[in-house]
Amino acid sequence: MTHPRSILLVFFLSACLLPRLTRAEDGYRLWLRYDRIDDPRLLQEYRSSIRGVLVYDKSPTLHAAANELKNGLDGLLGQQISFMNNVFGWVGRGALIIGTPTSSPLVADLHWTDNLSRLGNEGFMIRRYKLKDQSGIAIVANTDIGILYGVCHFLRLLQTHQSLESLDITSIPALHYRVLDHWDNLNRTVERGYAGLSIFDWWTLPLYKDSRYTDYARANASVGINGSVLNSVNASPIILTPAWLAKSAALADIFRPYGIRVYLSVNFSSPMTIGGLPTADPLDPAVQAWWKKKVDEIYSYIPDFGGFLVKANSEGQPGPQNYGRSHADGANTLADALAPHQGIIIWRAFVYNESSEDRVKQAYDEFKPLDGKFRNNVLLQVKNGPLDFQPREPFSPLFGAVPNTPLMLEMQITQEYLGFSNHLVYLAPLFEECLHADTYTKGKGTPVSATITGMAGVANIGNDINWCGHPFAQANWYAFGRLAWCASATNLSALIADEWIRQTFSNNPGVVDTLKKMMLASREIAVDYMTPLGLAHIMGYSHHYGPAPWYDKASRADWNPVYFHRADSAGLGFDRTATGSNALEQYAPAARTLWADKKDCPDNAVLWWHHVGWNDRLHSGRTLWEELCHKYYTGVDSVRWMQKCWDALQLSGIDNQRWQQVKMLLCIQQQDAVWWRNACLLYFQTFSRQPLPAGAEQPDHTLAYYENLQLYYAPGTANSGVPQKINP
Ligand code: GCW
Repeated sequence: MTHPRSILLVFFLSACLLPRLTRAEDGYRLWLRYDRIDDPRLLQEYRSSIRGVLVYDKSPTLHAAANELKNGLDGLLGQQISFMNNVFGWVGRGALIIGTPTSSPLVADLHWTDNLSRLGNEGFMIRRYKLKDQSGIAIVANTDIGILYGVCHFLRLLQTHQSLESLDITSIPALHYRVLDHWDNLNRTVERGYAGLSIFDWWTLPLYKDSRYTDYARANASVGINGSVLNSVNASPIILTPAWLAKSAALADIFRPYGIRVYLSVNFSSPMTIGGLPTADPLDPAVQAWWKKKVDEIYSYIPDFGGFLVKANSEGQPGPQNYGRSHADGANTLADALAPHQGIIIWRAFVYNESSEDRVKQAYDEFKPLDGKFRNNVLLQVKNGPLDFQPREPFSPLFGAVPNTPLMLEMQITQEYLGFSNHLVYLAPLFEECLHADTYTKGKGTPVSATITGMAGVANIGNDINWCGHPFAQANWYAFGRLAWCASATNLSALIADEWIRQTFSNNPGVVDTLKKMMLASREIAVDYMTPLGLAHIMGYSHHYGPAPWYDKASRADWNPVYFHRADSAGLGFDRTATGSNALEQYAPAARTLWADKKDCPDNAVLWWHHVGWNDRLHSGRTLWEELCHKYYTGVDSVRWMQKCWDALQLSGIDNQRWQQVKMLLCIQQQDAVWWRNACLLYFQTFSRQPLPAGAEQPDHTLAYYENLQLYYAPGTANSGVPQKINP
């Protein structure tokens, strides 16, 4: 029989050990984790700097800010912090004051008017103050939403263990529009979504308000995202029917206190499909009247509705060209309906037709002549590159080329071409590469970031418990928001990774250091094992997951990988210079010089711009064939390096649940990298007729095996969900 004392001992031991051994972390909290600070010195510093909070939470936004602060401080400081709401009240030592000069006499007493005037509508300041012989920290702004942003930033300082000694932070967003584009369908499938179903449960809305909607808003506000397009650009007209407007309105009500405006994607044929009109011609008065009436109706549901996002005459979507009208005619009709309500039109420039013209030239050719022809409330939304969210492509030539048309830069957070939610790929370096690329459109030093008014990110969010599928995919949502806020600052990828790791995993310097190295290397690693040296779009047809450089069966030439890589017995790559499609000409002359000459063109872009001979030497000193092999092999080796890094962190304090998940996902990534390397090299070898590097790991299958791999979709979810590999 067990002695009662030993039972007690077992209880005692399990009470001590269990939390360490089995502490589970499902990832739901994202980076908003407010666990008690485990560094006693820092905890002491924070506790004595923040003894109480003075806040006048009269508005829903200030209420949300106070709530976030209360949850955050109680958790991080491990004790209840008193919140006081009295306007003229006590200011004690260590009182944290939050408010605007209009809502808080205390803030007005600080006399920081000069500094406040610079903050605009969304900026904030976090500073030390002295008032009535007391000192403390104040979070101030001109608006309530500025306060919420400031509060989130302040909590981030604590989560990342920053000192509060000499705080003096002024933060103002670089861009006006910082928007998530959901490609969510009304049946809850998500186009290019790899994290489950849509978080928007249209079936139970508007009455059932899932608490997840509030958590979504909190997460977005914490990184400054201020807009959300709820539905896919391949839009169902149903979204504009009264029943669905009520559902969108319910979401808008939840998001409003967090500064998030709701936008909707609309189908250009809506006046016909739900309006019963015989045409959707944008110059037809009945069509124009229909849009006006519909927009008025929308504002009766959502008084601060943001506006429409439109994909028109692109990939089968209807648009003004169906009626012989231009994109400007189409956009302006919708813009006129929205203008009285201060709504905007975000019109996408992602257009390309079945034509003999190089696909990457078509958006510029279409929209450049329309510059200056759009109403003031129209923004053109341009993908970062001229093709389609590839692991690497040059910036779109439209940036800086349409100075009279405000631009939104569209980035893809969801990893359509980057291994879905299976691969660890930190995208901030990709985003930054575009933001800081010099367009030279107003002379040297005109980066893409200086040519835009906003940024849109195609969301990677679904109803998976951890929101994004891969635990590290959360970092891309986070980084998108942080970069949109600070778009013009440079070298932020490391800083943002640092912040995210500390908030999401650990402040342990060893963990931070290792994860940062992995994250910062990961995008280049993916480029190496997928599309090195400027290759693009050689992924499997339609699903875009694994390699299929051989594919030539699509109904349109420009949907085939062979169209993009142009391999032949002489060499590899797409000549886009004057001897080829001359896409180069669409860039400012000084920008062209970077790529124009095959000999000078950087290795990482050379096959995008040139057809290169198999034995031509690149900057690396290796021939094209040798370099191609080198890159694919390095890619695989680097994934194995990431696996080793991760394995070494097992006992570093990272919770076992997420550690196991990432370990398994890295195994998939390793397997896929080998698949990419073997399939691509075996295929390109049929043109180069040269051997794989001597002594290197040899492919374990034939080219025929890879060509015949079938990928299987779950029925009805084309373009969403992860295809399953089936061996032939
Ligand atoms: O990248 C392509 C995707 C499509 C997407 C399209 C677009 C929403 O493969 O799924 O459709 O871009 O951006 O419109």
